[in-house]
Amino acid sequence: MGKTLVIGALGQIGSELLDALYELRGVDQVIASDIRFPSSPIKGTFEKLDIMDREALIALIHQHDIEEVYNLAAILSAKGEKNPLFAWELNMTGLINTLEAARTTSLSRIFWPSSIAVFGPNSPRDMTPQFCPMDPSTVYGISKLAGERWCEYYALKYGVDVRSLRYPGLISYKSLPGGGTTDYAVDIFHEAIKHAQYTVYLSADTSLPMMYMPDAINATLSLMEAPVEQIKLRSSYNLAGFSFSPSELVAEIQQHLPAFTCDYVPDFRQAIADSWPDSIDDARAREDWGWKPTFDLAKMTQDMLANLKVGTV
Ligand code: NAD
Ligand code: AKB
Repeated sequence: MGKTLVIGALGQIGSELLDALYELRGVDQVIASDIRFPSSPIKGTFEKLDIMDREALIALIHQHDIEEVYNLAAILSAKGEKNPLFAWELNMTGLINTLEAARTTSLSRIFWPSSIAVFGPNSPRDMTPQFCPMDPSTVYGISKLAGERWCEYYALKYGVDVRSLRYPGLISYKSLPGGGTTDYAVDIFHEAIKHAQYTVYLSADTSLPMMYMPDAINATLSLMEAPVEQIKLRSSYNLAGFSFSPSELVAEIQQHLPAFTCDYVPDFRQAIADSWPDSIDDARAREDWGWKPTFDLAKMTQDMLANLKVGTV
């Protein structure tokens, strides 16, 4: 097998996916790339790459005999609203460059993440199904929905083996999130440990679909390792972990840190959260390639606090 290239490898997902891929494929078989250099040394080979540069991407694929690409470079929902045209440009051009690279080289498999942001105010909010009305109201959601259509188009028209998941908000302790609406669910742990106080930018009862990073990495690798005949959706699979509101997360953290207090001061991210589902039906992922999450709110909270306390106190 050829090598694996991870684009956007220094972000919240990439930094954890890299370790899992080193384990699965071997450190020599994985090339990490990002538009910025790592702030500390990483185990394997690193190549600086701007995903907007299609020629540079294709040159890198030839240079390292790349067989599989994970393209994680994107602008997320909250940051995207600050500069919508740039978010559209990066999210779409980055995906098209990856799909074109697959069409024109010997690259055999692509992973590209979508998001629950593809849903909108007219999508059913509870147990949102795989197929339903989709009217995203953020530029990020619009780019993800358009991206899903491009993935299916390249799969059907050119036979590109592109695989995708609609990730919920991801919670992790190894690296910080990069500008999403669900970022509070990571920041709150750091602040609870450091200052015993946090102000959430959403209302107390805003429930959103979330997932702990080990489950997200497991889902990603399960999807990518599944035999091709099991991948029946080429747009993107719904994926669910568990759902909670800020007040439910605060109550769970208080089980471990009773002195922790929290305020709720909604900002522009409230409207984004209000347009998203509060739970997701991921039956197709379970049926097609055997997806099953392992973390719930209580188990995730315990693991986050245990790891952050070891790291920071
Ligand atoms: P992130 O912002 O933490 O990381 C993105 C990485 O891409 C960064 O390291 C950044 O330097 C890099 N990057 C930015 N512009 C680039 C460019 N032009 N060329 C190459 N690299 C560039 O994001 P993340 O949370 O790791 O998300 C990765 C993917 O997963 C994105 O597509 C995101 O939409 C999707 N996703 C994430 C979540 C989540 O909760 N983290 C949820 C749903 C979907
Ligand atoms: C965001 O909040 O933008 C991301 C996502 C759910 O896509 N975490």
